[in-house]
Amino acid sequence: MKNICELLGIEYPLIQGGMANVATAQLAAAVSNAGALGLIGAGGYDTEWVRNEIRKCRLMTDKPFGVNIMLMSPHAENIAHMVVEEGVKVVTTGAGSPGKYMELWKQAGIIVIPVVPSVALAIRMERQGADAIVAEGTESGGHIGELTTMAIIPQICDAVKIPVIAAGGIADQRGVLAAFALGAKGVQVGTVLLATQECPIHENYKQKVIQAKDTDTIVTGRGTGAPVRVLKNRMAVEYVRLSSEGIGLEELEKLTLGSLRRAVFDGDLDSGSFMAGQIAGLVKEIKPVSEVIKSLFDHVDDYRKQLEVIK
Ligand code: TUI
Repeated sequence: MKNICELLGIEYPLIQGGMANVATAQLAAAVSNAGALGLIGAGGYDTEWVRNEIRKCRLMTDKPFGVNIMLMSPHAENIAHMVVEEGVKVVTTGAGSPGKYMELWKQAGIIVIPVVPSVALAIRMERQGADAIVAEGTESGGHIGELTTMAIIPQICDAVKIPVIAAGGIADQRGVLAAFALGAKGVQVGTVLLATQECPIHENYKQKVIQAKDTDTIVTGRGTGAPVRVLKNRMAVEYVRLSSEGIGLEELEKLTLGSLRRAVFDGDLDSGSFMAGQIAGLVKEIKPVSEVIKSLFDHVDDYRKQLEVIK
């Protein structure tokens, strides 16, 4: 079995999270230039926006990069076809099952890496031809599943033969090593990349991440079937309070409509959705992307050799 670096043509076994509204060509190119796999996050953007970012990214890096398709988007179907036209090499998916696009992508020679929150979905994805799986724990920011990284990684590793990439709660060397110890072959990180110089988000968002402590995230939308982890603020706390009082979905949606954009572009600390994972408390300074990625793997190879002995 090829390892993640050979599969993707990268130096560090790390994939950037496909963060909606955050993962632009600028961030993806910075991550790819640092030797990991950068991703353009399609989020809720339309097909032409994503196509344009792919073309921009090609001008900013000659290293491999991919596209993350958020399957709840009304543009997902169009984007799924566009990535084939554009000759994208790697596709990751989130917030749904990419089953109906799998054959199209495999025929086009695209490496497909679905992000999944459960063993059942991992098995289904492997059967449908996925090349690897990102197993994402509930510690992650944004749209999340129920299981923790600690519980989901070894269970998915035992259930599938394709390589498993761990996500959720990883922001330093210790997290990377823990992921390897649980059987993962690589990691995906998001939160730690929010606090980088190249990350194209409002300065208030970066400050909110580096000031966060362990208990500063909260999950909105648990009752609506789309739980989303964000940093606490007036809007998020009010959302959770109103939903526990049984307020209608329509009212709740009014509160969150456009809220991610208000966080990313306006830095609106009161009513923005500052998506971030539970590991935000560990992230203390804003650094260049290359420094973050390099430091995540400092001495990791030495420990990995010891892990081989333990297994
Ligand atoms: O997708 C993510 N994280 C995201 S997507 C996003 S944009 C958004 N904003 C507000 C509401 C909803 C989305 C922000 N963060 N992570 C990967 C992930 N995928 N987490 C959970 C899942 C998932 C859930 C259900 C994957 C597949 C799935 O399948 C259900 C089924 O069987 O169809």
